[in-house]
Amino acid sequence: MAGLEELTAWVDEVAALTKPDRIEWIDGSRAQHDRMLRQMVTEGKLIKLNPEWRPGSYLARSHPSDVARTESRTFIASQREEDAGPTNNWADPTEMRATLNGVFDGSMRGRTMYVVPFSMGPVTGPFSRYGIQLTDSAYAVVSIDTMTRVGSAVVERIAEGAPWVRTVHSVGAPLQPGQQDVSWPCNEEKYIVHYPETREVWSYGSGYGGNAILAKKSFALRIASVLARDEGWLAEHMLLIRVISPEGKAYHVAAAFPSACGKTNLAMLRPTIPGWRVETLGDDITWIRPDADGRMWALNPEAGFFGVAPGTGESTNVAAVETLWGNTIFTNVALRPDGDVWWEGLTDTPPANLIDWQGNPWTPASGRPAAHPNSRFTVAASQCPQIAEDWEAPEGVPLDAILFGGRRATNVPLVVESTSWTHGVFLGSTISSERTAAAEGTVGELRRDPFAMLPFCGYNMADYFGHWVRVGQGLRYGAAPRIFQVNWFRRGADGRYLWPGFGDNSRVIEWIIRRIEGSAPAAETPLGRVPRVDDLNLEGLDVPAEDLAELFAVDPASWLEEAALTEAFYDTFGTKVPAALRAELEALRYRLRAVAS
Ligand code: OXD
Ligand code: MN
Repeated sequence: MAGLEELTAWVDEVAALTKPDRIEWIDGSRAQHDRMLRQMVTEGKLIKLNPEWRPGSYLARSHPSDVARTESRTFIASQREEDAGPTNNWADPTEMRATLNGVFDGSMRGRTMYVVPFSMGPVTGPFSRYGIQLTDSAYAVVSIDTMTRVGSAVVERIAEGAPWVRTVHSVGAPLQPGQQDVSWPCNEEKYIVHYPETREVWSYGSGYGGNAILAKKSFALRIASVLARDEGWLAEHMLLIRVISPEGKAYHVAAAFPSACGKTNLAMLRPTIPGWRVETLGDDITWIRPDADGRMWALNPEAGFFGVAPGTGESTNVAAVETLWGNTIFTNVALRPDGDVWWEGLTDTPPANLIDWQGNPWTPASGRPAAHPNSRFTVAASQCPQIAEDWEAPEGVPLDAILFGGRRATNVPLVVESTSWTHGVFLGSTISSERTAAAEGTVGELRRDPFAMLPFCGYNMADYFGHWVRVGQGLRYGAAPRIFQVNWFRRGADGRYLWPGFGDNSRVIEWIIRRIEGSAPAAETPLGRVPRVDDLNLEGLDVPAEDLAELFAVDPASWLEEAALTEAFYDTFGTKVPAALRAELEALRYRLRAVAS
């Protein structure tokens, strides 16, 4: 069947199942977007903010039970259970299809089913991928419109025969004739289901973020990671920046951090060291491909930011605050009496009176947060004051370095350079954060988040490690991005953070760039290469010498304990972890024992 017929047949098939009252195709025009926003205000689904403070901006309040991604209800329905692996919830695809046929039957009654054609990456880009989301949520439509490139141009590409991914989303709240709608329809029962073999996503019951904007975590990470495995590239949970040195040379750095480790802050870094500049290319997802010359190219497939509001403030991320000047949809933040918004961390002192994220009066004495901790902003990337001029370059940018970071109170130094691609992959596979802030020298319970992809890898994570190893083998010698591990969160014995973080992380970035240029020295440790204290640019920084030493301290006994935990983690995948990574672990132990004796 030709592309367009296939698409319309599928739309008809889903409509026959979900039984919406109307079907509306989204063309990506400003007029249609604005009409939908106005209608949502009329229906009480959005609150229009005061245009004097926040032009073109709106506040949505979700149902109090629908405030985050629901990982326990997220499934990989691959034919074979071992292809989902132990870190995903697996579901038998035949059984799951039967279940979903039940819950989706009539789920859009009384509502409009929107057909949203979207492109990940610029529509005509050589690495771009297309998808269609069918959804009965207007909130999802306006969000996808900001987060991706939506419009008829995508339908034209599909008509020409371009491949596309099918995604279906219903809030699971059909309306009886005459029934009044609620401001945030959703269902207690939720399913976010991925069929990797047929490249499909079916999401039911939630209207929130990653559960509803299927282009993002579901497509651009879970399904794309499967496409990437099959086609020899990488779909990663990484920010992407351009770093410009005082000499005017540009370098591109991608970085993976688990949620709540300052990813958006690094994506919009304002260096504290003179002469250095950072331009933003992406804040959450990076697709990385080797070219015919064995060099890696990186592309942010998204067009907007869906960022966590709390903690985003003038002192922590001024670029993000400036990005949000207008044309922003806020979800679950607090409302000020003057019709603007507020969240914890936006300003040091909260306003005297607010309406909290659930619509109740709030004062600083209320004893509860005014904004939900996972409250969000949805805004076009083009509004970021430091977005790179060429951020939409269809082929992406050549990649020079990859950073892996977790939130580690102990053990992991401020920065470590890997000694090879495979060693770097080993570092990526060990990303973790302490569950509790353990004391220096002991390893607490580690929450593993390899490559920051634990909730987002669409196939067996051990096979994913193997894929990373193989991709590196195809790169030209000397052309592979250099891999580093970073940790902004190490604490001293008294629990204090040892490193100021934020803009001062540029000092670490400077060392990384100088390593790539070949001009900065490094010391060998059992973990990899680290700067000696004198190799870091510490001008104007007031960190005591003992703290700097502690930031790079390697305690072999504690590291041998950590190696045992890494082995236990690898063992959860049975025999699937690549031999090359097991060998890296043994080599690490060997080096640790050598310094311990
Ligand atoms: C996100 C996440 O929402 O990683 O980006 O949880
Ligand atoms: Mn993310």
